[in-house]
Amino acid sequence: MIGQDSEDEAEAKPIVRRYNSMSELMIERNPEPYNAEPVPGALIERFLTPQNLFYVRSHGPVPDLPADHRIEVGGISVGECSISIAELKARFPVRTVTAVLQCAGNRRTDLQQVGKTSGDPWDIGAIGNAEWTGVRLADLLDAVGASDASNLFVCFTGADEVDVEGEVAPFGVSIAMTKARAPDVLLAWAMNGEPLASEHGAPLRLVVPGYAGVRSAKWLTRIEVKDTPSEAPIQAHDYKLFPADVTSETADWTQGLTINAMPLNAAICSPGSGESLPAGKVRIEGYAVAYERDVSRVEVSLNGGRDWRQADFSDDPDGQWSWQRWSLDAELPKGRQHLVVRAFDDAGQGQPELPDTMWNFAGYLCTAWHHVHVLVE
Ligand SMILES: Nc1nc2c(c(=O)[nH]1)N[C@H]1C(S)=C(S)[C@@H](COP(=O)(O)O)O[C@H]1N2
Ligand SMILES: [Mo]
Repeated sequence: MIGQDSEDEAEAKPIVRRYNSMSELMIERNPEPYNAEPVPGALIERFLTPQNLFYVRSHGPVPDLPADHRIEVGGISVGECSISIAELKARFPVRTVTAVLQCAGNRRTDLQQVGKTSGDPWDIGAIGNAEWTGVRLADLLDAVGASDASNLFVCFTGADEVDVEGEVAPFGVSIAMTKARAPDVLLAWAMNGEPLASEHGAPLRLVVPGYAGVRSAKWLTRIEVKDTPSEAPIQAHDYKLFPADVTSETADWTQGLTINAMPLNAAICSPGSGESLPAGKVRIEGYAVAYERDVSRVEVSLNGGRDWRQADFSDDPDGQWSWQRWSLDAELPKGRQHLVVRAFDDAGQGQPELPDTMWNFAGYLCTAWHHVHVLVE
Protein backbone atom coordinates (compact mmCIF):
# COMPACT_ATOMS: atom_id res chain seq x y z
CA MET A 1 0.00 0.00 0.00
CA ILE A 2 3.09 2.32 0.14
CA GLY A 3 2.49 5.45 -1.91
CA GLN A 4 -1.16 4.53 -2.47
CA ASP A 5 -2.75 6.45 0.33
CA SER A 6 -3.97 9.50 -1.56
CA GLU A 7 -7.70 9.67 -1.69
CA ASP A 8 -7.76 9.74 -5.48
CA GLU A 9 -6.07 6.40 -5.77
CA ALA A 10 -8.26 4.68 -3.19
CA GLU A 11 -10.50 2.25 -5.07
CA ALA A 12 -14.19 2.57 -4.60
CA LYS A 13 -15.83 -0.57 -3.33
CA PRO A 14 -19.01 -1.93 -4.85
CA ILE A 15 -22.00 -1.15 -2.67
CA VAL A 16 -22.66 -4.28 -0.58
CA ARG A 17 -26.24 -5.01 0.32
CA ARG A 18 -27.71 -7.78 2.43
CA TYR A 19 -30.92 -9.53 1.52
CA ASN A 20 -32.74 -11.71 4.02
CA SER A 21 -35.11 -13.53 1.71
CA MET A 22 -36.04 -14.05 -1.92
CA SER A 23 -38.95 -11.67 -1.49
CA GLU A 24 -36.43 -8.86 -0.87
CA LEU A 25 -34.58 -9.83 -4.06
CA MET A 26 -37.50 -10.13 -6.46
CA ILE A 27 -40.00 -7.32 -7.07
CA GLU A 28 -43.37 -8.82 -7.92
CA ARG A 29 -45.02 -7.06 -10.87
CA ASN A 30 -48.05 -9.34 -11.01
CA PRO A 31 -49.09 -12.10 -8.58
CA GLU A 32 -51.21 -14.28 -10.92
CA PRO A 33 -49.64 -15.18 -13.28
CA TYR A 34 -46.44 -14.53 -11.34
CA ASN A 35 -44.27 -11.88 -13.01
CA ALA A 36 -41.25 -10.46 -11.22
CA GLU A 37 -37.88 -8.78 -11.72
CA PRO A 38 -34.81 -8.71 -9.46
CA VAL A 39 -33.80 -5.62 -7.51
CA PRO A 40 -31.22 -3.78 -9.68
CA GLY A 41 -28.33 -4.03 -7.18
CA ALA A 42 -28.63 -7.83 -7.05
CA LEU A 43 -29.07 -8.15 -10.83
CA ILE A 44 -25.67 -6.62 -11.54
CA GLU A 45 -23.64 -8.66 -9.03
CA ARG A 46 -22.93 -11.49 -11.48
CA PHE A 47 -22.13 -11.83 -15.18
CA LEU A 48 -24.49 -14.82 -15.39
CA THR A 49 -27.86 -14.17 -13.79
CA PRO A 50 -28.85 -17.06 -11.49
CA GLN A 51 -32.21 -18.65 -12.32
CA ASN A 52 -33.81 -17.55 -9.07
CA LEU A 53 -32.80 -13.92 -9.79
CA PHE A 54 -33.84 -14.07 -13.44
CA TYR A 55 -36.97 -12.06 -14.29
CA VAL A 56 -40.11 -14.10 -14.87
CA ARG A 57 -42.55 -13.04 -17.57
CA SER A 58 -45.42 -15.46 -18.02
CA HIS A 59 -48.74 -14.64 -19.69
CA GLY A 60 -50.62 -17.51 -18.06
CA PRO A 61 -50.24 -20.13 -15.34
CA VAL A 62 -47.03 -22.21 -15.35
CA PRO A 63 -47.84 -25.62 -16.89
CA ASP A 64 -46.51 -28.78 -15.32
CA LEU A 65 -44.96 -31.01 -17.98
CA PRO A 66 -43.29 -34.40 -17.42
CA ALA A 67 -39.56 -34.83 -18.20
CA ASP A 68 -40.47 -37.39 -20.91
CA HIS A 69 -42.79 -34.85 -22.55
CA ARG A 70 -42.70 -35.05 -26.40
CA ILE A 71 -42.64 -32.05 -28.70
CA GLU A 72 -44.62 -32.35 -31.96
CA VAL A 73 -42.94 -31.29 -35.18
CA GLY A 74 -44.77 -30.72 -38.47
CA GLY A 75 -45.80 -28.27 -41.17
CA ILE A 76 -44.80 -27.57 -44.76
CA SER A 77 -42.82 -30.49 -46.26
CA VAL A 78 -42.25 -31.96 -42.79
CA GLY A 79 -43.79 -35.33 -41.96
CA GLU A 80 -45.71 -35.12 -38.64
CA CYS A 81 -43.50 -36.55 -35.87
CA SER A 82 -42.61 -35.99 -32.23
CA ILE A 83 -39.36 -35.92 -30.29
CA SER A 84 -38.45 -36.14 -26.61
CA ILE A 85 -35.66 -34.23 -24.89
CA ALA A 86 -33.70 -37.47 -24.43
CA GLU A 87 -33.88 -38.00 -28.20
CA LEU A 88 -32.74 -34.42 -28.90
CA LYS A 89 -29.73 -34.99 -26.62
CA ALA A 90 -28.90 -38.32 -28.26
CA ARG A 91 -29.28 -37.22 -31.89
CA PHE A 92 -27.75 -33.75 -32.05
CA PRO A 93 -24.57 -32.05 -30.81
CA VAL A 94 -25.16 -30.27 -27.51
CA ARG A 95 -24.35 -26.53 -27.61
CA THR A 96 -23.99 -23.81 -25.02
CA VAL A 97 -24.62 -20.15 -25.84
CA THR A 98 -24.38 -17.18 -23.48
CA ALA A 99 -27.15 -14.76 -24.28
CA VAL A 100 -29.25 -12.01 -22.81
CA LEU A 101 -32.99 -12.49 -22.64
CA GLN A 102 -34.85 -9.20 -22.33
CA CYS A 103 -38.52 -8.42 -22.35
CA ALA A 104 -39.57 -5.81 -24.94
CA GLY A 105 -41.31 -4.10 -22.00
CA ASN A 106 -38.11 -3.68 -19.98
CA ARG A 107 -37.80 -0.05 -18.72
CA ARG A 108 -41.49 0.59 -19.41
CA THR A 109 -41.70 2.73 -16.24
CA ASP A 110 -39.67 5.45 -18.02
CA LEU A 111 -42.27 5.56 -20.80
CA GLN A 112 -45.04 5.65 -18.17
CA GLN A 113 -43.52 8.91 -16.88
CA VAL A 114 -44.34 10.38 -20.30
CA GLY A 115 -47.85 8.98 -20.57
CA LYS A 116 -50.00 6.01 -19.55
CA THR A 117 -49.23 2.70 -21.26
CA SER A 118 -50.64 -0.81 -21.06
CA GLY A 119 -48.51 -3.59 -19.56
CA ASP A 120 -46.66 -4.36 -16.34
CA PRO A 121 -44.52 -1.54 -14.92
CA TRP A 122 -41.08 -3.06 -15.47
CA ASP A 123 -38.13 -1.10 -14.16
CA ILE A 124 -34.68 -2.07 -15.51
CA GLY A 125 -34.70 -5.72 -14.41
CA ALA A 126 -36.76 -7.46 -17.11
CA ILE A 127 -33.42 -8.68 -18.46
CA GLY A 128 -30.90 -11.35 -17.55
CA ASN A 129 -27.78 -12.93 -19.01
CA ALA A 130 -27.52 -16.73 -18.95
CA GLU A 131 -25.63 -19.64 -20.39
CA TRP A 132 -28.19 -21.75 -22.26
CA THR A 133 -27.61 -25.40 -23.12
CA GLY A 134 -29.50 -27.35 -25.73
CA VAL A 135 -29.40 -28.28 -29.40
CA ARG A 136 -29.58 -26.09 -32.46
CA LEU A 137 -33.08 -25.59 -33.80
CA ALA A 138 -31.36 -25.75 -37.24
CA ASP A 139 -30.20 -29.33 -36.56
CA LEU A 140 -33.75 -30.46 -35.81
CA LEU A 141 -35.10 -28.61 -38.87
CA ASP A 142 -32.51 -30.34 -41.07
CA ALA A 143 -33.27 -33.74 -39.54
CA VAL A 144 -37.00 -33.45 -40.31
CA GLY A 145 -36.29 -32.25 -43.84
CA ALA A 146 -37.60 -28.70 -43.45
CA SER A 147 -36.92 -26.37 -46.36
CA ASP A 148 -34.68 -23.37 -45.73
CA ALA A 149 -36.65 -21.09 -48.06
CA SER A 150 -36.56 -17.54 -46.75
CA ASN A 151 -40.30 -16.99 -47.19
CA LEU A 152 -41.07 -19.57 -44.48
CA PHE A 153 -41.62 -19.17 -40.74
CA VAL A 154 -41.11 -21.51 -37.83
CA CYS A 155 -44.00 -21.34 -35.37
CA PHE A 156 -43.83 -22.42 -31.73
CA THR A 157 -46.62 -23.33 -29.33
CA GLY A 158 -46.34 -23.40 -25.54
CA ALA A 159 -48.33 -25.56 -23.12
CA ASP A 160 -49.82 -22.48 -21.43
CA GLU A 161 -53.15 -20.88 -22.27
CA VAL A 162 -52.91 -17.11 -22.40
CA ASP A 163 -55.46 -14.31 -22.49
CA VAL A 164 -54.67 -11.49 -24.92
CA GLU A 165 -57.38 -8.82 -24.59
CA GLY A 166 -60.03 -11.44 -23.89
CA GLU A 167 -58.87 -13.86 -26.61
CA VAL A 168 -57.81 -17.09 -24.84
CA ALA A 169 -55.49 -19.41 -26.80
CA PRO A 170 -52.28 -21.38 -26.35
CA PHE A 171 -49.13 -19.21 -26.28
CA GLY A 172 -47.81 -19.06 -29.84
CA VAL A 173 -45.04 -17.11 -31.61
CA SER A 174 -42.93 -17.42 -34.76
CA ILE A 175 -39.61 -16.38 -36.24
CA ALA A 176 -38.50 -16.23 -39.86
CA MET A 177 -36.81 -19.37 -41.24
CA THR A 178 -33.57 -17.42 -41.77
CA LYS A 179 -33.35 -16.57 -38.05
CA ALA A 180 -34.54 -20.06 -37.06
CA ARG A 181 -31.52 -21.49 -38.86
CA ALA A 182 -29.01 -19.11 -37.21
CA PRO A 183 -26.45 -21.21 -35.30
CA ASP A 184 -27.12 -19.75 -31.84
CA VAL A 185 -30.89 -20.33 -31.81
CA LEU A 186 -31.34 -23.22 -29.35
CA LEU A 187 -33.91 -25.62 -28.03
CA ALA A 188 -32.69 -25.41 -24.44
CA TRP A 189 -33.19 -27.57 -21.35
CA ALA A 190 -30.57 -25.97 -19.10
CA MET A 191 -29.70 -22.52 -17.83
CA ASN A 192 -26.30 -21.81 -16.24
CA GLY A 193 -25.61 -25.55 -16.16
CA GLU A 194 -28.77 -26.37 -14.17
CA PRO A 195 -32.00 -27.92 -15.44
CA LEU A 196 -34.44 -25.18 -16.47
CA ALA A 197 -36.70 -24.12 -13.62
CA SER A 198 -40.41 -24.57 -14.33
CA GLU A 199 -41.06 -20.81 -14.44
CA HIS A 200 -38.34 -20.43 -17.09
CA GLY A 201 -39.85 -23.03 -19.42
CA ALA A 202 -39.05 -26.59 -18.27
CA PRO A 203 -38.60 -29.05 -19.72
CA LEU A 204 -37.77 -27.34 -23.07
CA ARG A 205 -37.82 -23.75 -24.31
CA LEU A 206 -36.64 -21.88 -27.35
CA VAL A 207 -33.84 -19.31 -26.97
CA VAL A 208 -33.57 -16.71 -29.75
CA PRO A 209 -30.48 -14.61 -28.95
CA GLY A 210 -30.78 -10.93 -29.85
CA TYR A 211 -34.57 -11.03 -30.15
CA ALA A 212 -37.20 -9.79 -27.71
CA GLY A 213 -37.84 -12.34 -24.95
CA VAL A 214 -41.34 -13.06 -26.26
CA ARG A 215 -39.96 -15.05 -29.23
CA SER A 216 -38.18 -17.45 -26.83
CA ALA A 217 -41.22 -19.65 -26.26
CA LYS A 218 -41.29 -21.57 -22.96
CA TRP A 219 -42.86 -25.02 -22.32
CA LEU A 220 -42.68 -26.03 -26.00
CA THR A 221 -45.34 -28.43 -27.23
CA ARG A 222 -45.21 -27.93 -31.01
CA ILE A 223 -42.84 -26.66 -33.73
CA GLU A 224 -44.41 -26.06 -37.13
CA VAL A 225 -43.10 -24.78 -40.46
CA LYS A 226 -45.58 -22.41 -42.13
CA ASP A 227 -45.68 -19.89 -44.93
CA THR A 228 -47.24 -17.27 -42.63
CA PRO A 229 -46.26 -16.03 -39.16
CA SER A 230 -48.02 -17.69 -36.20
CA GLU A 231 -51.67 -16.65 -36.02
CA ALA A 232 -51.69 -17.02 -32.22
CA PRO A 233 -52.78 -13.81 -30.44
CA ILE A 234 -49.36 -13.26 -28.82
CA GLN A 235 -47.72 -13.07 -32.26
CA ALA A 236 -50.58 -11.35 -34.09
CA HIS A 237 -52.03 -8.92 -31.47
CA ASP A 238 -49.23 -8.23 -29.05
CA TYR A 239 -45.55 -7.21 -28.96
CA LYS A 240 -45.85 -4.81 -31.86
CA LEU A 241 -44.46 -1.31 -32.01
CA PHE A 242 -46.73 1.56 -33.01
CA PRO A 243 -46.09 5.28 -33.52
CA ALA A 244 -47.07 7.72 -30.78
CA ASP A 245 -50.31 8.80 -32.46
CA VAL A 246 -51.77 5.28 -32.39
CA THR A 247 -53.75 4.15 -29.32
CA SER A 248 -54.98 0.74 -28.18
CA GLU A 249 -58.38 1.72 -29.66
CA THR A 250 -57.08 2.77 -33.08
CA ALA A 251 -54.30 0.16 -33.48
CA ASP A 252 -54.50 -1.95 -36.63
CA TRP A 253 -52.42 -4.91 -35.53
CA THR A 254 -51.52 -5.87 -39.10
CA GLN A 255 -49.72 -2.51 -39.39
CA GLY A 256 -47.55 -2.61 -36.25
CA LEU A 257 -43.87 -3.52 -36.40
CA THR A 258 -43.33 -7.02 -35.02
CA ILE A 259 -40.69 -6.59 -32.32
CA ASN A 260 -37.84 -8.99 -33.04
CA ALA A 261 -34.29 -7.57 -32.89
CA MET A 262 -33.65 -5.62 -29.70
CA PRO A 263 -32.04 -2.17 -29.75
CA LEU A 264 -28.97 -0.72 -28.01
CA ASN A 265 -29.67 -0.05 -24.34
CA ALA A 266 -27.98 0.67 -21.01
CA ALA A 267 -29.02 1.09 -17.38
CA ILE A 268 -27.54 2.01 -14.01
CA CYS A 269 -28.20 -0.81 -11.52
CA SER A 270 -26.17 0.35 -8.55
CA PRO A 271 -26.77 2.67 -6.82
CA GLY A 272 -30.50 2.24 -7.28
CA SER A 273 -32.93 5.10 -7.73
CA GLY A 274 -33.82 6.72 -4.42
CA GLU A 275 -30.94 5.14 -2.50
CA SER A 276 -29.04 7.09 0.18
CA LEU A 277 -25.24 6.82 0.09
CA PRO A 278 -22.43 7.98 2.36
CA ALA A 279 -20.28 10.76 0.83
CA GLY A 280 -17.01 9.68 -0.79
CA LYS A 281 -16.03 7.29 -3.51
CA VAL A 282 -18.78 5.12 -4.88
CA ARG A 283 -18.76 2.46 -7.57
CA ILE A 284 -21.51 3.04 -10.13
CA GLU A 285 -22.43 -0.16 -11.97
CA GLY A 286 -24.81 -1.29 -14.67
CA TYR A 287 -25.29 -3.12 -17.93
CA ALA A 288 -25.26 -2.29 -21.64
CA VAL A 289 -26.50 -4.45 -24.55
CA ALA A 290 -25.99 -4.13 -28.31
CA TYR A 291 -26.50 -7.67 -29.75
CA GLU A 292 -25.69 -7.58 -33.51
CA ARG A 293 -23.08 -4.88 -32.84
CA ASP A 294 -20.64 -4.42 -29.96
CA VAL A 295 -21.04 -1.87 -27.22
CA SER A 296 -18.12 0.45 -28.02
CA ARG A 297 -18.39 2.73 -25.02
CA VAL A 298 -20.52 3.54 -22.01
CA GLU A 299 -20.65 7.06 -20.61
CA VAL A 300 -21.85 8.13 -17.19
CA SER A 301 -22.82 11.64 -16.14
CA LEU A 302 -22.70 12.70 -12.49
CA ASN A 303 -24.55 15.96 -13.17
CA GLY A 304 -27.72 15.08 -14.99
CA GLY A 305 -26.19 14.81 -18.46
CA ARG A 306 -24.00 17.95 -18.77
CA ASP A 307 -20.60 16.22 -18.55
CA TRP A 308 -19.76 12.61 -19.27
CA ARG A 309 -17.04 10.15 -18.21
CA GLN A 310 -16.22 6.80 -19.74
CA ALA A 311 -17.04 3.72 -17.70
CA ASP A 312 -14.86 0.56 -17.70
CA PHE A 313 -16.15 -2.78 -18.92
CA SER A 314 -16.20 -5.45 -16.23
CA ASP A 315 -16.34 -8.60 -18.39
CA ASP A 316 -14.81 -9.82 -21.61
CA PRO A 317 -17.58 -12.02 -22.98
CA ASP A 318 -17.13 -14.43 -25.91
CA GLY A 319 -19.82 -14.23 -28.51
CA GLN A 320 -22.13 -11.41 -29.39
CA TRP A 321 -25.24 -12.00 -27.31
CA SER A 322 -24.12 -11.26 -23.75
CA TRP A 323 -24.55 -8.06 -21.89
CA GLN A 324 -21.55 -5.94 -20.97
CA ARG A 325 -21.44 -4.98 -17.34
CA TRP A 326 -19.64 -1.67 -16.74
CA SER A 327 -18.49 0.34 -13.74
CA LEU A 328 -17.24 3.82 -12.90
CA ASP A 329 -15.67 4.86 -9.60
CA ALA A 330 -16.62 8.41 -8.72
CA GLU A 331 -16.51 10.86 -5.85
CA LEU A 332 -20.01 12.09 -5.12
CA PRO A 333 -20.53 15.29 -3.14
CA LYS A 334 -23.21 15.56 -0.45
CA GLY A 335 -26.72 16.35 -1.55
CA ARG A 336 -29.10 15.12 -4.20
CA GLN A 337 -27.15 13.71 -7.15
CA HIS A 338 -28.42 12.91 -10.60
CA LEU A 339 -26.62 10.08 -12.44
CA VAL A 340 -27.21 9.24 -16.11
CA VAL A 341 -25.90 6.52 -18.42
CA ARG A 342 -25.80 6.19 -22.20
CA ALA A 343 -24.06 3.66 -24.45
CA PHE A 344 -22.71 3.75 -28.01
CA ASP A 345 -22.37 0.85 -30.43
CA ASP A 346 -19.54 0.13 -32.87
CA ALA A 347 -21.29 2.10 -35.61
CA GLY A 348 -20.98 5.14 -33.32
CA GLN A 349 -24.73 5.21 -32.75
CA GLY A 350 -26.02 6.18 -29.33
CA GLN A 351 -29.33 6.19 -27.47
CA PRO A 352 -31.98 8.88 -27.74
CA GLU A 353 -31.95 11.29 -24.81
CA LEU A 354 -35.64 11.40 -23.94
CA PRO A 355 -38.33 8.74 -23.50
CA ASP A 356 -40.77 11.31 -24.96
CA THR A 357 -39.32 10.59 -28.41
CA MET A 358 -40.21 6.88 -28.25
CA TRP A 359 -43.46 6.68 -26.27
CA ASN A 360 -45.90 4.10 -27.61
CA PHE A 361 -49.18 2.98 -26.04
CA ALA A 362 -47.98 -0.53 -25.16
CA GLY A 363 -44.75 0.75 -23.59
CA TYR A 364 -42.18 -1.20 -25.61
CA LEU A 365 -38.48 -0.67 -26.33
CA CYS A 366 -37.57 2.16 -24.00
CA THR A 367 -33.95 2.99 -24.88
CA ALA A 368 -33.70 6.55 -23.57
CA TRP A 369 -30.73 7.60 -21.40
CA HIS A 370 -31.26 6.02 -17.99
CA HIS A 371 -31.39 8.29 -14.94
CA VAL A 372 -30.91 7.53 -11.25
CA HIS A 373 -31.40 10.05 -8.42
CA VAL A 374 -29.58 9.42 -5.12
CA LEU A 375 -29.10 11.27 -1.85
CA VAL A 376 -25.48 11.52 -0.68
CA GLU A 377 -25.29 12.15 3.08
N1 LIG B 1 -45.00 -20.35 -23.36
C1 LIG B 1 -44.63 -19.09 -23.03
N2 LIG B 1 -43.44 -18.65 -23.45
C2 LIG B 1 -43.04 -17.40 -23.14
C3 LIG B 1 -43.86 -16.52 -22.41
C4 LIG B 1 -45.13 -17.02 -21.96
O1 LIG B 1 -45.91 -16.34 -21.31
N3 LIG B 1 -45.47 -18.32 -22.30
N4 LIG B 1 -43.46 -15.23 -22.17
C5 LIG B 1 -42.49 -14.68 -23.14
C6 LIG B 1 -41.94 -13.40 -22.76
S1 LIG B 1 -42.88 -12.06 -23.11
C7 LIG B 1 -40.68 -13.26 -22.25
S2 LIG B 1 -40.03 -11.73 -21.99
C8 LIG B 1 -39.86 -14.44 -21.90
C9 LIG B 1 -39.54 -14.45 -20.43
O2 LIG B 1 -38.78 -15.56 -20.09
P1 LIG B 1 -38.44 -15.84 -18.56
O3 LIG B 1 -39.73 -15.82 -17.79
O4 LIG B 1 -37.74 -17.14 -18.50
O5 LIG B 1 -37.53 -14.72 -18.12
O6 LIG B 1 -40.52 -15.67 -22.20
C10 LIG B 1 -41.33 -15.66 -23.35
N5 LIG B 1 -41.83 -17.00 -23.58
MO1 LIG C 1 -41.69 -10.14 -22.69
